[in-house]
Amino acid sequence: MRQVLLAVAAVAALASWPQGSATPPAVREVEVVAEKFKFTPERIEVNQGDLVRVTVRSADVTHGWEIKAFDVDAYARKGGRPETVEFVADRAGSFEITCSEYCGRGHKRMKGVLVVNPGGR
Ligand SMILES: [Cu+2]
Repeated sequence: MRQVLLAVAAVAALASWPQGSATPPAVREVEVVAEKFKFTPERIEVNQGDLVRVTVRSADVTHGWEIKAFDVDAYARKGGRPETVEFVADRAGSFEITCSEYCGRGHKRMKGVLVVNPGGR
């Protein structure tokens, strides 16, 4: 019974997707490890329109994983639980990822990049 309900929900979701869009947004899940002084992976590549779900955890001290262009900032607490942020990559281009929590002498060079490939929407 539960599976039937899920199937109905999926059909309803597809039916409500605006006409003219070829496909619903793909969900891209990425797990990021933050440590002094790098993010792994450093580079994340998605397609324009993707729903990007990023889970960040720290391997040492407290870090942040921030993309100012998309107004997202995941707080990776020291010894704490992972934090997940979600955003739609609605613009193509290369966007800088920075650490938003001061974590030591290498903090400023703790960077990554989000590459959003242009889509046809
Ligand atoms: Cu930092």
